[in-house]
Amino acid sequence: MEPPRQTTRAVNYARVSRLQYFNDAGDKLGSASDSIWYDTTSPTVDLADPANGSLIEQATLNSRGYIDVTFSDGGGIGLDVASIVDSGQEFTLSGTAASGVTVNRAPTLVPGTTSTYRYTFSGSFGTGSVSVSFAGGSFADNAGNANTAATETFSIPSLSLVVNPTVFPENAGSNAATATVTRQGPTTADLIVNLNSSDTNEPTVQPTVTIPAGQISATFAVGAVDDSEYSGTRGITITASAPNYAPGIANIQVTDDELPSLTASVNPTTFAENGGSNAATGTITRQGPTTSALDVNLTSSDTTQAAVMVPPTVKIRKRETRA
Ligand SMILES: [Ca+2]
Ligand SMILES: [Ca+2]
Ligand SMILES: [Ca+2]
Ligand SMILES: [Ca+2]
Repeated sequence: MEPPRQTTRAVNYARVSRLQYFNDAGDKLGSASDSIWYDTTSPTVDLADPANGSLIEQATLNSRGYIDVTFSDGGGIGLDVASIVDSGQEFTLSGTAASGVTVNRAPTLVPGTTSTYRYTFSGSFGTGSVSVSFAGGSFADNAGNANTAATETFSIPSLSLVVNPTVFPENAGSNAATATVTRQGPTTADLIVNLNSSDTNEPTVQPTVTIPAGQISATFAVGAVDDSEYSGTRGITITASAPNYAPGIANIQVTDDELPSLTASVNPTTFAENGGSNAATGTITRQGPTTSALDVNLTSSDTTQAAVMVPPTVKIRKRETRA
């Protein structure tokens, strides 16, 4: 008998060249020169999700909490499922990104698949490259062939963002600061990074910047937007993001070049000299911080005739803008 023809997959066969037949009493009944061919092909394993060599976003991976792995039996004799769902460990993780992760050793079959198994994990992945080392002999097929050791990898990429200086005045112009965005992860292709400023009134960054292939970082200008009103120092967050990448965030402060101001009004503005001590009401309004009370000094231009009298000071209370 010829060995089975295998045209769609590589299968190794070992040969037994001589068979002998015995009855229950041990008497030899005969022999044959036929051959038996049997499967000696080791089963294999591959990362399914995240796939070998792929990128996955840190938040996505940590929130779903599993890694899917596909097992294959090259000989077609079937996998020894018990050797996979056992309490033994089929793979270990290495790389600083995986240092906080513990993988459940007994996976469950992913619904709708024939041999993809889901390993849940506890803890959280950091960012960076993760190596998945499948241990030789950690599972087998139904012929008893064990797997051989193999290593695959996936990446949890990230962006970081540094702005220098982090504090600048609003009148510093269109190049008030320089930002550098740096990627951690593969550098084989251009990476378009989306930029966003938390202060929508001040479009101080361009919408995107490209990190060129082969490079890990790119720089761009952060522009200040001037106005003529006092609004104090504003905290602004700039975010750099790209699909599958953990975002980079920088916090900056834009200081004001205007000073806080006071305005005074009197109502009515015309009254008779015999109008008495409450002839009109004056209002002092402050533009600026209201975190503390403010004592305002009042003077009248008419100090000699004392035709108009005002109190020497008035207090604007904390958190109020007028008195
Ligand atoms: Ca197992
Ligand atoms: Ca096992
Ligand atoms: Ca200004
Ligand atoms: Ca201002």
